[in-house]
Amino acid sequence: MKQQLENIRLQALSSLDAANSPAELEELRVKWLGKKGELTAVLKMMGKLSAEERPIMGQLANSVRAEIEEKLEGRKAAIGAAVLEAKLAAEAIDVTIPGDAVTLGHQHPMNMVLQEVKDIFVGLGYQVVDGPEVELADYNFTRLNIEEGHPSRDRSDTFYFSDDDSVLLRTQTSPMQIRFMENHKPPFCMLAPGRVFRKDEADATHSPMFHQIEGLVVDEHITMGDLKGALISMMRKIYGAESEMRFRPHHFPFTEPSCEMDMQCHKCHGTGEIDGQVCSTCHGEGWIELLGAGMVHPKVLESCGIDPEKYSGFAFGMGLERMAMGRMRINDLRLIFDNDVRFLNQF
Ligand code: 2U9
Repeated sequence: MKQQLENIRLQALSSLDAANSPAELEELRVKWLGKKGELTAVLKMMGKLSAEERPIMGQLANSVRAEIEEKLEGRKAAIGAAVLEAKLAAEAIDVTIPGDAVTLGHQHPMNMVLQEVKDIFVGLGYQVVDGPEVELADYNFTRLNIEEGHPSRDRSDTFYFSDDDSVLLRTQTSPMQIRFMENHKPPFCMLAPGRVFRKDEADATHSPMFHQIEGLVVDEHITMGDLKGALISMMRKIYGAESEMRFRPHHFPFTEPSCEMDMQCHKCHGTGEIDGQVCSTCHGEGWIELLGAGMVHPKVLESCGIDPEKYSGFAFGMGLERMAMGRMRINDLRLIFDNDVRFLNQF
């Protein structure tokens, strides 16, 4: 038995010396010290020894176990340190290598124009409101005096969600004004900017999604004079105090009377030509269209519970992309949506 214990000691120690990983160490611990291990097997035979031999062998077995355990702990520490060393070497980071510079973005040109227009109207006391892009046809058309059968209601022009054409992607921001009027009593001045959707093929001047800003003022005694004053003041803030404006009669179902507002072309000063050539900014017109507007139709006020005998109001609407294109000399609408940094970095 003494020889057996000596063999276990020698073999165990040399196998532990040869082990190179925590897994191998664990395997050897089970092999030599485990319940079904070599040392336990020898200890089980102790019963067969004489009373004198038993304590001597017991002592020897304990010292063999202690020696193996000590070796095991020593190897565990050494292998652990080696594994950590290898990991640190593999994951070494050279903190002196120069980093990748992060390029800073800036506001999108559309946001710049939106912010500018909002600032002007907030300065005039308007409140800015938000509303749903998925709308009811009732708010988008009917309550705005756009009757059944009107071309803008056509399935080829509007994105509908339901077979009965009652739910749609709003084609204008005007339903927000209807919602506002349902919940507010005059007087009020409000601005409704947002995305609108129409079934248009994308080209240099059309997009199935674009942005509008509309405004609405309702109070007693509001006249076309208030409309002209507010819009001329706003546009002069944007295009310069010297800008010349004009109003032309027009028709919209939701306003009566209705008009469009133009600005005299700042390039050709209204002549339509430069050095005998057709002016490329206004295409020879001498004027640039800015927005549509008008006095809110009495039927529209009535549909929102506002008495048209007591109150009147003006409303206006403009396309934000068109405005950004004019201001920033952008000649293709698609550039605004492409988000190519080479384009965006120019602003
Ligand atoms: C209510 C009553 C009246 C909003 C208005 C326009 C004229 C207009 C166009 C400009 C370019 C739309 O983006 S565009 O194609 N808009 O010309 N919008 S008056 O009138 C309203 C709105 C809401 C309750």
